[in-house]
Amino acid sequence: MLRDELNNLVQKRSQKALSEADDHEIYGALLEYTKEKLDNTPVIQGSKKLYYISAEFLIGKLLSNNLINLGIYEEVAELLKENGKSLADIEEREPEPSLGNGGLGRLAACFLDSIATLGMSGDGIGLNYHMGLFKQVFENRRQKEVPNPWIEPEGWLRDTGISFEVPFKDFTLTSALYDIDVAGYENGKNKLHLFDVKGVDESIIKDGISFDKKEVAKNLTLFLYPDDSDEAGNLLRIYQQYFMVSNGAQLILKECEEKGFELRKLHEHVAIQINDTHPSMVIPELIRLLVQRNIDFNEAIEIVEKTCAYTNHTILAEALEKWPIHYLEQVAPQIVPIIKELDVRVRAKFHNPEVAIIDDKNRVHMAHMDIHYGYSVNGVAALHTEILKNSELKSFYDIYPQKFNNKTNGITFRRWLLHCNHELTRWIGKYVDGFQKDAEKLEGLLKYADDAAVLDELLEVKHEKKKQLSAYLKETQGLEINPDSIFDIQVKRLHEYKRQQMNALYAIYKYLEIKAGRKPATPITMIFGAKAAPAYHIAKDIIHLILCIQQLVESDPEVAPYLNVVMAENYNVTMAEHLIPACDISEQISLASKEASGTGNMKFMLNGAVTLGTKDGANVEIHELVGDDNIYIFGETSDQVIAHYKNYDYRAADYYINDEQIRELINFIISPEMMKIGEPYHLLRIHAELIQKDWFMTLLDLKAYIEAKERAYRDYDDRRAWSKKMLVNIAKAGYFSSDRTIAQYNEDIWKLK
Ligand code: 26V
Repeated sequence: MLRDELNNLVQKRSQKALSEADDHEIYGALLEYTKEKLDNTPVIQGSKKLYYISAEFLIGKLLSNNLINLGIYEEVAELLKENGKSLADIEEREPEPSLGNGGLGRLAACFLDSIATLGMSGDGIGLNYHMGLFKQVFENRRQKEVPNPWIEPEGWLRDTGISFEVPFKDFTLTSALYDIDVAGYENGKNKLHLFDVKGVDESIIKDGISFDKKEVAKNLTLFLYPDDSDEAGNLLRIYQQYFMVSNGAQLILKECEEKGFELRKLHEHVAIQINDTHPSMVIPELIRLLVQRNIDFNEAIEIVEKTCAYTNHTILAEALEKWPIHYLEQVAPQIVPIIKELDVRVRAKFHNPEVAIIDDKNRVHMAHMDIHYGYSVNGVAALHTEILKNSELKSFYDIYPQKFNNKTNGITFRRWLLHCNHELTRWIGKYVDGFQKDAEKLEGLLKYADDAAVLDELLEVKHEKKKQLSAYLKETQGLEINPDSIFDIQVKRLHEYKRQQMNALYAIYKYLEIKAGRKPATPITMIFGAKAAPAYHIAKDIIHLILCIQQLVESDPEVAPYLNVVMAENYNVTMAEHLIPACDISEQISLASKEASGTGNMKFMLNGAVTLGTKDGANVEIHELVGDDNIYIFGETSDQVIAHYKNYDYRAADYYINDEQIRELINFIISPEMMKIGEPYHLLRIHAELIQKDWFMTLLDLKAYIEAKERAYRDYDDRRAWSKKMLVNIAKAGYFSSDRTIAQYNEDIWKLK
């Protein structure tokens, strides 16, 4: 059946036999074929439905995942192979929708996969950005941002014909709703609803990713999160947020009305999950729309309180949104009196100004509104939730202990194992059954922890993935890496708290060690991948630093055989799918307390990498699961770090002055050899930053980091012992399936039937 259908479709579309068609033509046919299969997949039904509202859905390419979830991947791959084609090559042709910055957006995408896989009725609501997160190119060892369009005439988006009017202060915009089908693994489908503005104008983009931020009707959905370093950028963000939630709320009410539900009982039929504070305006907007539909104001508030739940994804102060009320007045004045009234009620009830919605500087604390007027507040890893309860949101926890709960993040194994690592999936399949649907079954691998033949196969799988990655990086980026070296990988957004700079200082350490004649037994390849926010100057300096070290190491014949430092360009989901399966050592080195969870850590573990990390986020839970022997943990605890901030007792300069080794590593940044390669202005700035400020305490853990990494590299050489660590990591990864996370959200928060 499938064979005939696909052969015919290729013939019809390109007048060629499958064996004669090019990858482009085959991609088109596969897209059409898959969409038709999705058309015939039933929509998941239920008496209560979840709406997951999020400014980001970092879905990545969809072809392979859809084929896997529809259960036709193997058959399609086989057919292509018979015709001399490779599905992997055809996938290269698909543009990646980069509709997210990092973890938060990718989590939303994993969640949609699990919600559908578990057969729950739940849709995503977001925006149809025409340009995903910028494409990163390196020029003179500096990051440059380039527009990243992904929408093609033929793609996964479907025009629904549905549109709503969204009223802004001086004008009204009409939306256009596009849907992407979300197929569960061997189950029905849900939808990702992406709202667009009719009339977005791509021609207003000038010079890189800059554009006129004032022409809202032309730019509202042009870019994911525009630069927020100036007022126009902030206003545009509020326009985007209000547009998203107003459309979302109108869609939710429309669906309820169509199903004949009584809006007074909204919470019996609907749960709304607010993904970080970007969608928080859904609360006043829903109240407004309910009142418009003749529901009394007090009752509208009660309905919304029982319907909305909030997830917190960070404790970084700069990321907790506080909008000046006059911004909101400029964008959507109709919700301002509602927010003010919500604040009045809070102030009447609680006398602590810390829990007010509007502060004395007239800024609206979006998270505070979510906590008071939602029924659930969750953190994304055990440690993170404890920090919310005991420090960051303590005054709220004191008022509403029953609202707080933890939902440790997870990842979809369909993408992060079945799709990205066929070899490992096959290997696992030889020893355990049913792990595709029940991730905890991976524990069955533990039986083989001392089986030399099984462990040798695992090493072979890893080596194969390392060879594949080497070939991929050579082909796509011209990078040469040695598959027989240790692959030590740090990929994630560039942020000081994630401490890529600490890893870069290790690279300097190793360079100097090798120069001094102390060579590692096995060569080391350090791989970085990270985008920096366009206006985040220190982050961009760190990229510059890494690219300079890359150049230094590469051009030194004494060092190059033993150490390779590479920064891959334009790290995105697709790149992650190539890097993660090939990794030996997974770098998770954030300053304790700052990484809410991390999800890359879970993906690496699942693919048999061993974590080198701090006691932060989900690393703590990984540590508990795999035990001391199968992870490298170092550095101060979150309690210690929080105390440093409280007591203002961390001074980077003290470490620099008092420790000769630290001083040597830092000073190397501005050594003649580095200054010759890089731009002195940027190297001097990062040098000064590390000594004078170092807000995220790089130097605090630097020595412990070097020690732990050296230990991990030494242990790597005992291949038998290392392969056992790999196996234990894979076996214990089941807990981090997003199927488990979603089951818990449902059990404790959504209660879908
Ligand atoms: C947002 C912003 C916005 C403006 C300025 C700087 C800044 C810095 C960080 C953020 C983070 C936004 C929230 C976020 O992405 N959190 C991530 O969520 C993941 C999924 O829960 C979690 O695994 C990561 O640890 C967490 O950082």
